[in-house]
Amino acid sequence: MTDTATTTTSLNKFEKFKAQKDGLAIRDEIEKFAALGWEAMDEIDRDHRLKWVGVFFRPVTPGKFMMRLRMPNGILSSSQMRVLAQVVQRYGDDGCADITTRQNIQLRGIRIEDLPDIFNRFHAVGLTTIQSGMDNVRNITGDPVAGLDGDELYDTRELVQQIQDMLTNKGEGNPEFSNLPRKFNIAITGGRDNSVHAEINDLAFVPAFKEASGEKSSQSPIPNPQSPIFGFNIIVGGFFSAKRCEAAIPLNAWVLPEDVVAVCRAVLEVFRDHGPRANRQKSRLMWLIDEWGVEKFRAEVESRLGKSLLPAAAKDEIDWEKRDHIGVYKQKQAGLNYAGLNIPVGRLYAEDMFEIARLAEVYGSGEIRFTLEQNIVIPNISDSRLATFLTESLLERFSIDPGLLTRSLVSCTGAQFCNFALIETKNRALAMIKALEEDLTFTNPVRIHWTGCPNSCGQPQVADIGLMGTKTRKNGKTLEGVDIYMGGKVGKDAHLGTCVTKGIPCEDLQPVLQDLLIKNFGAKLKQEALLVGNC
Ligand code: SRM
Ligand code: SF4
Repeated sequence: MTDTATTTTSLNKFEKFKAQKDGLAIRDEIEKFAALGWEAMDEIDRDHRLKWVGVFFRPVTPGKFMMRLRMPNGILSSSQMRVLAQVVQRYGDDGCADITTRQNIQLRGIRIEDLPDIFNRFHAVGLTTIQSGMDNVRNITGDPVAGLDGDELYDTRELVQQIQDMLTNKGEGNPEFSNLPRKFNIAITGGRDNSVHAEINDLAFVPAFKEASGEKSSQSPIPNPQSPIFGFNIIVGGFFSAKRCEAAIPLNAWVLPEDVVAVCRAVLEVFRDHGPRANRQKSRLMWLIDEWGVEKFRAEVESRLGKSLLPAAAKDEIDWEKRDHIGVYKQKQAGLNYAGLNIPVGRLYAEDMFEIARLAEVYGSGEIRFTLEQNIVIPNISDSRLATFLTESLLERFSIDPGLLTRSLVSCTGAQFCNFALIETKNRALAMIKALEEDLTFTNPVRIHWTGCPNSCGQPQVADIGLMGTKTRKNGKTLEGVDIYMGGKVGKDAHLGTCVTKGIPCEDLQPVLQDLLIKNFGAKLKQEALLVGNC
């Protein structure tokens, strides 16, 4: 346990309740809670500890809980999707699901009395919700087209699964990592376009080659002075919070793929045992790195690892612009294709989920993937079945060729279900994009991200235009408004956007966005475009 954590006087309220009873203890109390009902539960168990098993009390909809799954690398099977659909279906109008900005899924409308049955169903198909909230490692992200992409340098799927297995004890729960000072995000990319937003994770692995110098790799077991060896440069400390947002910085370390799991373990041990716990606003990994300096942090990681880390490769291999995977693309396997479907703001209902499962089975291999932009990918569609797939009616709503704003739209949960929200996001985002697409023409996608409060779950800092919910004043009234972020760059040379305008009332936002789109992103008024066309 940490130096700081043991001095109870300096503990914040979260540390105090964790010290009283570990969040994971809740695993054994689900039957009891189901019998008791949510109103009779101890409030700390209900509002906080249940998050250790991915069950979130929603003060906005009391009694209707949210469940957050874990989807390593964003991959699930059609039978898993069907189980998720059945769970959502039983709640009628209250039931829906959201694909998240961490390539994951959350279910809504859940009743506490159903938890034992839901967990049994999940267990039967290999789904887990364990350690997906509070002071745990979040869903681990990998390339959405890992193993399909002809240009990838490394298929991240197995590594992501291995890390999840290590830190959750194969989905059963792992007390070694169930009491971190704060949440922790891990991403691995083996592609060239940084599709995981490596820079906004506490720990991320990006592909990089190193000149051979005697190291062996599972990919190239015989050291060959002629051919560089594949591995990952490590970056650390990226995070967003209401108080501070930082891009990850280099650890100046490079690892072979087979050492990635051990490095994750070492970094997590250092964070667990030394991460600051007194002030919750200053508990993410970067605060520890600030306090120690990156060299001391690296040395501590090496000591936990039991060996030295090699210095980072001079350059990484992220040299592409980021892809959004919407559309139909050839896979590296001859005769197979993957189709990326746009799911507007990631919202799914039971019938959609059954239908996605059916399409994945009929046309693909039954596999479904989530992207960080809250969309889905159906892989392994053979050339011979592709034409029929494209006639499926679901593609009218979940398009492979949506409008250029629609295809890149991302939104966090917002006020419909989240009590931190300062504004409603998802429905507003959809209405705004519809209005803008009606009035304007575009030549390129523009990535607009909405987030309901400064916690930044919708990642406005990575967007072309980021909209962060706030309260603002107009004519003596308090209104829902947004702060506008711009300049977020993803893919190669990724960097964070910054706030350019504060406190625009949502009711005045459309002309402001229209102006930004025309001046900065080459959009044209349809009327104007027509006139030019007529000349
Ligand atoms: Fe988040 C808290 C939703 C990705 C930063 N986030 C919350 C809570 C749990 C607050 C709550 O209890 O209501 C939200 C649940 C609302 C709900 O009912 O859905 C919530 N966060 C989400 C999701 C669902 C947004 C989405 O619509 O996709 C994402 C779930 C990811 C997942 O599958 O695990 C989500 N959250 C993020 C991200 C983006 C990312 O990871 O790339 C961030 C910024 C990156 C980061 O964490 O460094 C993010 N969420 C936060 C924070 C600020 C963390 C901090 O250090 O202060 C909070 C507040 C907190 O933890 O105290 C938060
Ligand atoms: Fe809720 Fe704020 Fe996160 Fe949106 S950004 S999901 S409003 S905590």
